[in-house]
Amino acid sequence: MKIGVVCYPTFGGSGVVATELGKALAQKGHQIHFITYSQPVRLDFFNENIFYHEVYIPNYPLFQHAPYELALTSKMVDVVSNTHLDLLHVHYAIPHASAAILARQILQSKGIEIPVVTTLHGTDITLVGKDPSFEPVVTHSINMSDGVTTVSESLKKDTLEHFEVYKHIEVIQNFVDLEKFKKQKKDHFKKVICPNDEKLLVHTSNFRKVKRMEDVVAVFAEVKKYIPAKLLLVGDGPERPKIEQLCRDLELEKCVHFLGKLDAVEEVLSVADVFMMPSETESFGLAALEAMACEVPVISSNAGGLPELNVNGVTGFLSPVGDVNDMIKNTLVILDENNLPRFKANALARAKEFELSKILPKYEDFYQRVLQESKGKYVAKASHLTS
Ligand code: GMT
Repeated sequence: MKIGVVCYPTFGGSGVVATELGKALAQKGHQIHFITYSQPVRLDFFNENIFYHEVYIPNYPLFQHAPYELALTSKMVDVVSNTHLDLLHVHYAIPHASAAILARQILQSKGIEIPVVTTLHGTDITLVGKDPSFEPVVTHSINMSDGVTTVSESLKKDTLEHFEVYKHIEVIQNFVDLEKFKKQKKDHFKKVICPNDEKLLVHTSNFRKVKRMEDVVAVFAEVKKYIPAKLLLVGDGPERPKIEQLCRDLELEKCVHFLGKLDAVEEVLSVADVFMMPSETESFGLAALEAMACEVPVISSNAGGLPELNVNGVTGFLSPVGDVNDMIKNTLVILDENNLPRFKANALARAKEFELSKILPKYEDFYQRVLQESKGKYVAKASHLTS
């Protein structure tokens, strides 16, 4: 198949899923065309089946905000027409799904049919998408897509609850590449961070409010009173100055390290003892899955799709959003030497259920079904026009 992939190229989970999926499909022989405004961060190799088309957004004095969506639409039209794609797969509804629907309409006027698959990832539904400034466009784009997937049952439920969607939604959960995300021997790194054999707590995210990083710090500050521990915060984003100040106020500067954005996050996860994800909403929790693949148990909230991944009392613990006391109690249980090896082994065993090779065929199968259904639709339309 020749597939166009539209996504955010940054460190966000939707871009990671889109890029890893595209890379894996290319390795299976599909031709993949990434269409984004910069090279996706996880696009770390090219082969004969991977192509990258950059969206250029011309500026003009009248534009207060350059219309990215229109430049993206035109690029999709160009790529589909010239490379004869079979299907467009867009990740994150805003603005990718609406741009794809417009591109499909333009292409139809030129006699080119291209089915659009939209994958909803999380905040495009649970936060931004619900905003009245976007809701009608998101609803329309979902209903007009030829195929729609969500990354968890919980996100499917949220979509049906908050939007007037009549389209079938296929749930295809996030996946992890166990070749890349596996516990590596990084003893020297652990020794530098934890010279006195402290326990290591890790949080990775894009430092947005929804991640509730203040809860990460609050849990750590208390746990540290019982067990010598360090905290690594990986990533960057709008909450960072606030969280840095919080750490200064709590005099935690010496034991909390901000590592910024990292490519090789699996190296940090390899030396971690607990992964923290106390999010307000979380459609699936890809970062937690990547941690589990590196044998790291997870302390998370029970928001959204997290209970579909993190098994309470087995691979970690789930607490109500904001219940810091429960998270402290649970972290201490995991860090108990009598429990830690069991939680680590369970985390890895659970991660194996989401191995890339198990999820990839679900996308391929879904593409095939969408292509078949679309062909049927277009044949019906053509025969209607000629009768
Ligand atoms: O907030 C993020 O982590 C980024 C965000 C995105 O869309 O880029 O991630 C969402 O998509 C991931 C991949 O499908 C999911 O694993 C994350 O749970 C989801 N984030 C939220 O729902 C907050």
